[in-house]
Amino acid sequence: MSVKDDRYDHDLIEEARKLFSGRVDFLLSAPQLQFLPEPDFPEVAFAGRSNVGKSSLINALTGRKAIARASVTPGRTQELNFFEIGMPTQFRLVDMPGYGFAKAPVKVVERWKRLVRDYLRGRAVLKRTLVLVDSRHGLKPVDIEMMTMLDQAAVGYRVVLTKTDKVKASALEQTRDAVEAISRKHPACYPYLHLTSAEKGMGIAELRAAVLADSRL
Ligand SMILES: Nc1nc2c(ncn2[C@@H]2O[C@H](COP(=O)(O)OP(=O)(O)OP(=O)(O)O)[C@@H](O)[C@H]2O)c(=O)[nH]1
Ligand SMILES: [Mg+2]
Repeated sequence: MSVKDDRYDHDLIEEARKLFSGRVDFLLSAPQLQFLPEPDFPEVAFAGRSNVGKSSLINALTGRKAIARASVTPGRTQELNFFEIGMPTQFRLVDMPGYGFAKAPVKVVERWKRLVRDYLRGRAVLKRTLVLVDSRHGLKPVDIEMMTMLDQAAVGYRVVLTKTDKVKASALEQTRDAVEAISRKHPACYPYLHLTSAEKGMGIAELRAAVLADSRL
């Protein structure tokens, strides 16, 4: 594989640990594109089906219990939420509404979908998107749709398996292989898969390093 795998760069892991345990601020919540902050800093966005664990992963990465609002109720995050990392600010994390949430009113789903899509396609400072996938479910058609949209927009992304604490090792291995096989067919997808648990901390230090590397692309 020709792409450098930055997950196991120990200096970068340590640098990222220090940075994420320092200053982290909620900046703003944008319900529409016109409310986006000025594109002054690099951004890394978190996408994925509703309830997959986007907000929880941001909390785990930043070591804050509830800087991003997480909930058992799908559809918790309804706007683009921006968090600034570092003092002075080095980059931003963007928590987004989930997709594929069947129970929300059609109009609301359409509005979220358009907001997320327009942001992902049009944001010049967006360095990488993380596409989160639930370890229990693997890739669903809506995930493939999102990945294809990112391929077409030439927005690079990483696939991150979430909630690995909820599945047995053997099942996790199968899901990982299946997701990796499909990921390889997507041109804008980073070739290495991240296995994480926001609950148990698995893969969090490595993902911090990856996000830091992405912010410097
Ligand atoms: N066991 C376990 N539960 C998790 C993990 N990550 C998230 N959860 C749970 O999954 C549920 C949804 O988490 P959120 O972080 O709110 O998910 P989200 O993707 O932000 O959801 P929306 O904002 O609705 O799109 C919550 O009950 C979390 O506690 C994990 O790593 N392990
Ligand atoms: Mg959320």
